[in-house]
Formats: sequence, structure tokens, C-alpha cells
Amino acid sequence: MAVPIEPHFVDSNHDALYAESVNNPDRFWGTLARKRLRWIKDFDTVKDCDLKLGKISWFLGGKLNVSDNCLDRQVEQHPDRVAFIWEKDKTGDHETITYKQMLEMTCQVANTFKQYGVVKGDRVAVYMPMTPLLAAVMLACARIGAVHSVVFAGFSAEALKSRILDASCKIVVTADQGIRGGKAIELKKTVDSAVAGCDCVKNVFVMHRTGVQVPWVDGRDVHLEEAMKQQPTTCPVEPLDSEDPLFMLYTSGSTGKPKGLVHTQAGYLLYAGMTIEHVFDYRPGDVFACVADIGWITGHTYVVYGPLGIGATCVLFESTPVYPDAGRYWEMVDRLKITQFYTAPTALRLLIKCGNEHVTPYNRDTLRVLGCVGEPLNWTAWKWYHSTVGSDKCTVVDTWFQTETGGIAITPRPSSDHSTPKPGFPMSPFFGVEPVLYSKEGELLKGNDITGHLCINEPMPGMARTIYGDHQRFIDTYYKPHPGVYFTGDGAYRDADGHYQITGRVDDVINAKGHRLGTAEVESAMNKDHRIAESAVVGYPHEIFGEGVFAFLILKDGVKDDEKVIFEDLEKLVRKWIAAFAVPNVFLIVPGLPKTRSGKIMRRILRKVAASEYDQLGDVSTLANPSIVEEIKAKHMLLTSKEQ
Ligand code: 7RM
Repeated sequence: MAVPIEPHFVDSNHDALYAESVNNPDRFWGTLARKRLRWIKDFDTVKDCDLKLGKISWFLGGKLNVSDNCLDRQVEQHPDRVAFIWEKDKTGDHETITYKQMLEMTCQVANTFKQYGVVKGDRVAVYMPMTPLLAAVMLACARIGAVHSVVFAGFSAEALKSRILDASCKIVVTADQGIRGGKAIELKKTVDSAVAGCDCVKNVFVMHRTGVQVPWVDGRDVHLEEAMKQQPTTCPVEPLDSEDPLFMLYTSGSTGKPKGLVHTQAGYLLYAGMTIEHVFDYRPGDVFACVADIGWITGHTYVVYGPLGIGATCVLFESTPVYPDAGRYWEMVDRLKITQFYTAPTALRLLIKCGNEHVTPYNRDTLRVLGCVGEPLNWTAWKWYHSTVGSDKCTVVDTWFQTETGGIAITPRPSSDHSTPKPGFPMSPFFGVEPVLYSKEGELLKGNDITGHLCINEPMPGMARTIYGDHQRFIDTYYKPHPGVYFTGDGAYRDADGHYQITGRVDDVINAKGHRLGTAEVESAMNKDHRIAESAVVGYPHEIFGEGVFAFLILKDGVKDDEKVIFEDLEKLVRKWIAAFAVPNVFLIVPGLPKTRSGKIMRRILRKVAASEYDQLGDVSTLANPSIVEEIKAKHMLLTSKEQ
């Protein structure tokens, strides 16, 4: 007998439902898509994929609008329910925004964009602080079929510029300034330098966050709120195909050029809503808090689209974990009566250092589920989260996902999983996810207690569909390495019970301070310095950041400058071309780099040296220059002995 597919699952049939989700994805997701989304026109084909061509499509023939699903549909049922609790940078200063208010704000933004000529398919760059208006800008794009490209407001002008140009964005939306940890961030000024030389940009919309006077380009710049005031609070929704692009989001890969991953409408929204409900056990009346920045995929899916798509009440957090002190999160949990809290391991490790006196004064009894994402959640951090924050009463969910998967893919399931979670393990695949492991050589690894490249067998509805402007790169990066499956770029261990643990990236990407960073991006920024002959960047274990950024440098012959001066200049370059978070924690000048005979840098060796694991360098005999390893090691030992 077929398993009944309910919009709300009950504990007892979880295993059967999971089996159904992977064995009969058409029936599983087709049923849910009709139950959980509002369609303007029903779809006729659930899924049509050809992975060799990197082709992924869901719910073909269907038409819907994501903004209609997140706002209009909700307002019809509960206009006065709070959509966002905006927790401003300044403590205690929160504002609530209802679904009705969000809808009206979104319509006014959409009408403003239309007035300035933004049409379906246009790309819109968004460089804004964490405010409800940022969410409204995203939903306004969704409403009219424009494609937003949110760029994290910590990125530099150059990084923003390259993203604007890559997507030929027609407009940029920003604020006068941002404010984080009591400090102003010059968003408008950064946009001004980014946009200089971008012919594609017709207008820059500026919201008021701090109200300071900022430089103004007449004819180009528009006061967003003033323009909105002229507009009606209603705006018809554009009927969109399930596979029309909803947004693009840049993420780092193993080359210097970030990839603009494209997500589409129906599959993404369905998957976002399903995961927030089932991973976090979201129930009506709960107050969900994901403190990730909207500039990352976690913010897109778990601050905006996931929560609004299921009519949830969600905290929109503008501040930092340590402002005004390390009790900020837990004071906020107490004041806002938060039921689910979602953060990154690096923030937890920082807070552990600050001491439990910042946690215990606050009431945390409302909390039920504590989530983490972005990097491995080490045992100490897991334990602290579970015991100190959760008083041993909450479920900790160590969730694994990527910009590419759109939503959580491997995770414990508090709403249905009866197995005891294992610290450091994201545990089990979500509905529709079939993880598989492959050896480096491309052999499928069967059985348990085994480590390999983490791949996913069949694309879930929320997976990215392409890399903007470069579908071949999409195929080459994700669908060529292990033909027929999606390659995540991560390694994973499947334990004796079949549970998954992530062992880290197997490509040249690092996860520093919860931010994903390509080592090649940092190298190409530093290589712009005239004194640098070559550089190699690797990640190394860092107590708080998870991974630190380690830069090995070779200077050009005859360079006499003081090391300190060079390092300061390199730091400036990385800030200029990428962002402050990408600045290496350690610089080391070396006489050469370990290279194979074909000239490829052996990063494996550099990673071991950077981690001071000198006895684990492995076989160095295939190097063109084996003796260099001892020299690099000696340099590194000298550096670490100086530090102590
Ligand atoms: C959501 C996000 C993705 C990369 C991914 C992993 C790492 C994410 C976990 C994790 C260990 C986890 N998107 N990662 N979650 N590693 N345990 N629970 O972070 O695109 O920016 O980064 O993050 O390496 O490939 S991302």
C-alpha cells in the first residue's frame, strides 16, 4: 500500500516516508508541491533531469509566484501575524513587522522598481544591511520576476563590482550606511566606487539606515523610501514558470572567480519550507531565529524564503554575537521568547571563550531546537550548546548544506528521528536526499565505516540549476568529477550505523569564520603586489575560526623590504579585492613551494606544515624539489616558536 503523504508528518512513518521520497520522488514531491504551494497554473511534469548535461528541472508547466506564496497567501489567512521581529543593532530596540505590512512594503518596492524600468529577468544587485526592507527588496524582485543578487555587505567595492558586472545588474539597492556592533559601515560610498565604470547600472536605490548625508549622483541615485511613498501598496504578481530564476548568489570555488549560482522558483521554495518545518520542528506560534546574514544562503533560505513560505515568525538580527557583550544572543532569546535558534559553530566557540556568566543570567526555557551550520560542530562546542545554552533539554541539530543545495540536506530530525544524535555528526539525509560516497579514483564506496567524496545521487527540488553565464563550469564543477551524481566538494565519513560526518572540503575552498572562501581568490589578490613572485594559501585548524587562513609567500629576487611592511600591504590588498574576513591570519615567506614535476603545488604538504603536523607530510618523493619541504618546515617552526 502506498504511504500516505501528509503535509505534516508524524513520527511513526518517517522511515517509510524517507524511502518513498527517494524511491518515488515524483509522487512524494509532486504531492507536497500541490499541497504546500499556491499555484497560478498546475504543473504537468514533476521532474525532468539529465545530470550529464547539468539539467535539473522540477514542476514543469507550472506557474506560480514566490512573493504571492510568502506574502499574499499568508495575509489572506493571518494579516496581523508577525512576519519579522527586527532585532536592531542597538539592544532592546526591536520592531515587529506583520505579514500585511511586509506585503505592502514589498508592493511599494516592486512598483518603484517597475517605475524605473526593471522588468522580468533583469538582475538586481542588493548590498544592504540586515533590515526588513532588505527582505522586501528580495520579495519585490520575486514579485515582478527580477533576479536578485544579494552581495554580503562585508565584501569590498571591487568584489561587489565584479559581481555586478558578471550579472550585468540593471540597478543596485543599498543604504546610506549599515550599522553593526555600534560601528557604521559605509555602504553607499562602497557602492559608489563599485558602480563607477559599470555601464550596466542605471540606478542606485538608497535606503535610510543611519540618516547621514552621503555623496549623491543626481539622475542616478534614488531615495528608496521616498520613491516608495509615491507608490500604491498593491502590485499584481507576475506569473512565473517553476524554472524561471528566483535569485543568484555568489559563492567561492577552487578558482579565483566566484560562481553565481542560480536558484529557481517552486522547487527552492518547497524545499526551504519543508526543511524549516521538519529540521527545526517549527510549529505555529513559535519564534524562529536564524542569525546568519542574508548575504549568505543560510540567510536567504532560513531568514527569508523558508520562514515566510510557511507563515512563520522570524527574527531578523542586525547585530553581532558580542555586542554590546557576549550575552547578546541569550538576552535576545529571553526577551523575544525564541523557540529555535540557528547559528554557526565559530560564533559558539567565540562565546565559549567569553564565559558562562553571559549565558546563565537569561531565561532560555522557550528554546526547543538549537541549530548550527557552516562548518563542523566540534564536540566541545556541541556539548556547550547542548548543556549550557540548552540546559540539556533541547535538540541540537548540526545541519549540513551548501549554497548549491539551497537548503539543509543532511541533518538530525527532531520532529521524527528517534536515534540519539552524535556530536559532530549531521547524521542523516533529509527527505529526497541520497548521499553516496566515492573514492578519489571514482569508485562507488558501498558499506559503512568508510570515508570518501560526498556526492548526492538525485537532485532535490532546491538544488542550484546553473552558474550564471557559465553552464559548462556548472557541469564541470559538480557533475563531471563523479559522472551521474552531484559532487559536493566535501569529504564525509559514514560510520558503522550509516550516519554521516563531514570531514571537510576536498577542494581548494576553506571555511574561515563561517565564511566560505576560495584560496585562489586570496592568492590572486596578493599576487597583485609587485614584490610577490608566487603565493599559496591553505586553511589550518583554528580554535575559534574553525579554519584560519595561512599564506605562504615567495618574494621576487632582490626584494629588500621589511616583512612587516609587505604583510601590511598584502592585508590591504585582500581587503580591497575581497573582504576583511579573507585576510590571512598568518603570512610566511618561504624560499619555494612544494611542486610536482608538472608544476602543481602540493597543497596537502602545505596544509600539514601549517597545522604543525610535521610527522604527517606523507610521501614527498614525487616532488620536483623534495628538499624544499625541510626548508619550509624550518621556517614554520621558527615562526611558531616566536609566537610562543
Ligand atoms: C550553509 C553554508 C558550504 C560548505 C560545505 C561544507 C561546510 C556546511 C556544515 C559544513 C561541516 C556542517 N553554505 N559546511 N555545513 N561542514 N558540518 N554541518 O555554509 O556554501 O557557504 O558553505 O560549508 O564544507 O561544503 S556555503
